[in-house]
Amino acid sequence: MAKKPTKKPVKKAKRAAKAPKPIALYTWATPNGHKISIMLEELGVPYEAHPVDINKGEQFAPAFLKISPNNRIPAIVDPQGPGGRPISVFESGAILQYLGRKYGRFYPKDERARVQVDEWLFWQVGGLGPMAGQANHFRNYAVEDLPYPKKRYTDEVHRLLGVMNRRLATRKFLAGTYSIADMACWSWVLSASKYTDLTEFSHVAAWKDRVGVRKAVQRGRAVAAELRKPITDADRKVLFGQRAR
Ligand SMILES: N[C@@H](CCC(=O)N[C@@H](CS)C(=O)NCC(=O)O)C(=O)O
Repeated sequence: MAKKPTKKPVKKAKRAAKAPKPIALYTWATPNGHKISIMLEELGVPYEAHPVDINKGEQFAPAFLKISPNNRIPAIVDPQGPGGRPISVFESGAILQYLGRKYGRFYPKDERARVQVDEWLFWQVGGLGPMAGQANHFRNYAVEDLPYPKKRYTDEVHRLLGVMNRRLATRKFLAGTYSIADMACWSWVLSASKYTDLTEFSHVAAWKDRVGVRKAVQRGRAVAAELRKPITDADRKVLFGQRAR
């Protein structure tokens, strides 16, 4: 005989109905995408990864452009944004700061400590990321062999790694304690280590390993990794030579 329903399951059902919707992460398995999947894994909050195949042009889909008008990943939609209403955020630095503020982790409240995180976060989004991105482009993707830009961007990455090495000589993490600044830089250093010998930058090498052993970092880096394939000539047409539309 079926048991009379008790109040308990009803309460449970009500709670389940109120369970927060996961954050939607629009991403691709690239260093800029990794920053946010790493942060979400570190936070341990529910999220759903929505791969945006940038090789196939999905970053130009009108629905995606509504949340990321720069046609770049990553972007997030948080259904429980400020005031309990949804919010979308694009630009990896802005997303990291938003998540850091929202959950009060990896982004200190103390102004002096926060300034240090911001300095190294902006150093990454305005320096290491773009320079390493260009180095990568001219080393691995340009059809022609162009020694000048190859050397220019490889040298600039080398200079930036020197700056980072000096910073890390006296502290374990860029802003002292592990923060969104480290999450922003890690995947880019990993990429640079493929063409720069890190034995010259021993503090950076030790930091790279220190961050890389974190389980959340490994899980974040694995997000959508299986979807990324070597680029084809058709992909090149989508990715390179973009002009205003
Ligand atoms: N400043 C942006 C850069 C993002 C970015 O460059 N994303 C690349 C992947 S790593 C992208 O979406 N590329 C698509 C394209 O080139 O059309 C950020 O930090 O979020």
